[in-house]
Parts: sequence; C-alpha cells; structure tokens
Amino acid sequence: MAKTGMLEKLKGKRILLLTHENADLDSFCSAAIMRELLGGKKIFSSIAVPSHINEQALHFAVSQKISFEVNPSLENFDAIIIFDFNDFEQLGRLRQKFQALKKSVELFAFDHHIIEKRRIVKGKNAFIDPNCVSSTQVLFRKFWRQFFKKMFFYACVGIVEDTGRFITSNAESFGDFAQCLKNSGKNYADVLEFSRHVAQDDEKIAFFKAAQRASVSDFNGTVIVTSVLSFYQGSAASKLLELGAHIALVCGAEKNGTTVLSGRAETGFMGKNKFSLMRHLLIPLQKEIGGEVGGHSGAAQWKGNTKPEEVLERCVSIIKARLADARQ
Ligand SMILES: [Mn+2]
Repeated sequence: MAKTGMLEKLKGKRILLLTHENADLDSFCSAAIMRELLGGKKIFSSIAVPSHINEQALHFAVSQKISFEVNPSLENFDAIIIFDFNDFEQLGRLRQKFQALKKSVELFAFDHHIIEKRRIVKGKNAFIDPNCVSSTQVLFRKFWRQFFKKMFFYACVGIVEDTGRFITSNAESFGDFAQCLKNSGKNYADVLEFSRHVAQDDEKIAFFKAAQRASVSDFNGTVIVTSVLSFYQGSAASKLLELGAHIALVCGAEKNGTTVLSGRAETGFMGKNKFSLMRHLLIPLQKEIGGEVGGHSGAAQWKGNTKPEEVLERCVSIIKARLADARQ
C-alpha cells in the first residue's frame, strides 16, 4: 500500500477539489471522498465543478448534503486536486483560467483513464491506475485504511456507476466493491438508487434516431453498429450495445461544429478478443486524423474536425483490420 503522506503535506493549505466538466458520479464521489479524508485530518477543502454537473451527481450531492461550487475562481488556492480526469479538454470553460494558474499551485490528480500524452499532472502527484474501474476505486486502494463509513459508500457509488452496474468489471473491482459495501453500513439498493438513469424525453428520441439510422456490419460474428447523431452520442452508443452490438459507435457534429464520436464495446467481446476501444480503435484513429481522445477500454470518445461519416468509415476499417490481425 502506498504511503499516505500526501494528505499531511496539505495541512494549512487552501485546497480545491475539482471534478471534470459535466461532473458525473465517479468524479463527484471521488472529490467527496477526498474532502472527508482531509476533514479527518482537520484540513478544510472545497469541491467545485467547472460549469455543469450531471443529473445523477446532482441528486447525489443534494441527498448527501455535499455542497459544491460551480465555475470557481482558481486564484485563492495553494493546491488543486483533480478527479477522474487528467486532460485539459475536460476542464471545459475553466481551461484557460486553469492553464494560466497551473504553475503557481500544486496539482494532484486521481484518475483511472488510460494515460495520455498531454496530461495535466505527471510524476509523484499523479495517482493514475487504468486497472481500476473508477476513480473512487483508485482512492480506496490508496487510502482504505483511513476510510470510514461514508467514504466506503461513496466508493461503492463510483464503482457501480462507472462499471455500468458491473457490466464491465473484474475480480479486483468486485472484491473492492464487496469490501466497501460491507463497511459502508448501507445495502446494495442504496447504492443502486444513485446510478439509476432516467432518460429525458429528448434523450429517448435520440435513442430512436440512433436505432433508425443504425448501420450494422457483421464481421465474422462481430456485430459492429454505427450511427449518426449530433447529441447524446454516449448514451445512444450504450443503448445500441444493449440491443446486441459488440461494438457501437455513434458520431455526429455538435452545434459548435466539433465532431464527437462515442464508442462502447461489450465486455464479453473485449475479453475474448483482447480488444480495447482506446488502444485498438481511438488511438489508431487519432494517428490517422488527429483530434482528441479519452476513455477506457470499454467506453471512449474522440473529438475532432473530420466529417462524421468519414470518422465512422475509418473506425470500421480499423476495427476490421484489428480483428483480422487478432485471428492470425
Ligand atoms: Mn470515472
């Protein structure tokens, strides 16, 4: 187990705990865990989100009475700890403020995304473990000795959310989850309550559009489904996976002109084919057409300026080449 000296070093400092833009449960719960960890050492800190918090994370914050600030001023802090991201892209509107300041504050990151080249925090202050299913699991693994009830519960919520209620998981995350749940004083239903996702009407319509526009290719038993949608690409891709795709890719140009591609891959398929969306699709795609990428092996996103149809075409040929290679 790693040393926990980092918390003590923060004594007497003004600390900001920052989630990524469009804060989700994992990012928010991670910040909440850190606030408790520091609080346990009588170190005060505050939580902030760049400009938007998603519905589930907001519900969680309200019901747990965890206060947070939106669009914080960054000037008055000695240390900023970022959760569930390590890429400037994820700062949303705070990006410029943050870049201007980053040399004058001490930065830390807790994350479980695959490490990228342009990361914000490097070296000893970066606590990144791509083998963890959630950032709350990263925190659990490092600080579990100092956890108390609430933090175990927050860790559970992050794990359930980021695994899509254990659709993507592994023996370690089941083990860690079981340990967290046992110590949380809560039951599984309490955890599930927060990860329930109620689709908005426009989101439901987006699902139907994605299904209607879907193009399906069966490559030696691998079902690849692509579709074009200018919003809700991520949740639509998840829906297409539920309908039976092994890989679902939804791409579209958003209002600001940026093309966004969201991909999802089914766990059984990934295991059998040793396939990772980041490694075998998005990073090769980025090499071909540039853009920015982020995500995990089973859920990932690309952003850039290429036409959606071309992005999807390239994706399908990259996947087919990969699968053909894997067969040999
Ligand atoms: Mn996460």
